[in-house]
Amino acid sequence: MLDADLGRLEDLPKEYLDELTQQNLVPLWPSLRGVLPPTKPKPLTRPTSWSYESIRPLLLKAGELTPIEKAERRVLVLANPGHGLQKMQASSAIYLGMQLLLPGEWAPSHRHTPNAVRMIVEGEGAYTTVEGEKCLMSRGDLILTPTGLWHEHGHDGHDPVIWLDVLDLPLVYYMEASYHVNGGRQEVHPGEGDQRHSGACVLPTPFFTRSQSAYPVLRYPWVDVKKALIKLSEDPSLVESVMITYINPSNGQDAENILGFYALMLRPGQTLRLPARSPACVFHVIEGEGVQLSFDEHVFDLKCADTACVPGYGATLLKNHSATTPVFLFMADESPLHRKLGLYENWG
Ligand code: GTQ
Repeated sequence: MLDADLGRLEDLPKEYLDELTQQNLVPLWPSLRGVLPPTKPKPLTRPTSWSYESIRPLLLKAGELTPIEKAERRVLVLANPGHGLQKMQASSAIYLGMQLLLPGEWAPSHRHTPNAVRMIVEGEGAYTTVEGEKCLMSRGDLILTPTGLWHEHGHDGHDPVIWLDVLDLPLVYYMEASYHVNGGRQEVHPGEGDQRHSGACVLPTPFFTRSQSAYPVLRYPWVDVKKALIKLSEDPSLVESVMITYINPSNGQDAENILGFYALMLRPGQTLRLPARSPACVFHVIEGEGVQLSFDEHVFDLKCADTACVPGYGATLLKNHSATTPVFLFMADESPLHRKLGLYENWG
């Protein structure tokens, strides 16, 4: 049946509609095509890119305008205009923010229901303490702060530190499950950062769904990830995508429950087509001269530290124009969520 074949709101008598409204009732048929569009979804998520060169001075300005005590988290949110900027959504489930911490500053301890990760973009000397584990932040490192874990950010270095926050906040907020609890400064366990690797053989126990052992690795150093990608790229059987998934070694599953995280290497001159799948996806350039990203009629030339997002149900083309230098991308998507809900599709 065509859209025009269904009855419209205007076709109904006003008195009838008023009576429905009074009883908290709504007729389905005028809205049926809206909630169940034909053939494929109509995502609000618009292909969008954010240039680091543009964000950086504005973020540093925020450092002058707003002291950390007045911000708690000094973040400029990368908002998708398709959702409306005030919604602070990159996609239906993904939130992106660029966070600044200045030398000596402290972003106090809290925990919240949304899961978060941080991809470090610039600067040395900052750290995130997660449940007493001090995770040092270096460029390209991925740091996890999964749901319910205490976390705070500190900075012992000399220059501004900036990182990209990726949260499943829009989804958790939509589910009316978003809240936070403030805490005092955490006591740091002896040693620095990497002890969680030693928990790799521990399986999460059902008694402690938020126990530390559920997330044995909290910091994924870029040096290790880059090494793994370069090793993969030397495998002649891997002609296409040189890509790794950040996983939780205790169960081999995705590092977090709702969003998936990946690193991708594009060889010099390589063009890669990512198939049309149901989840929305975020791209962030960790290293390299740049990459051209195409989605439908949208074409973005991403330089180092730039970020972009694309909706689901369309293919993405990535081109590394450099003949000599590889490009390394960080990616985040909604795959774990789609798989768990049984909504995951790959249209090729
Ligand atoms: O660093 O804990 O971008 O709680 C948004 C909410 C960062 C954080 C964000 C947060 C944080």
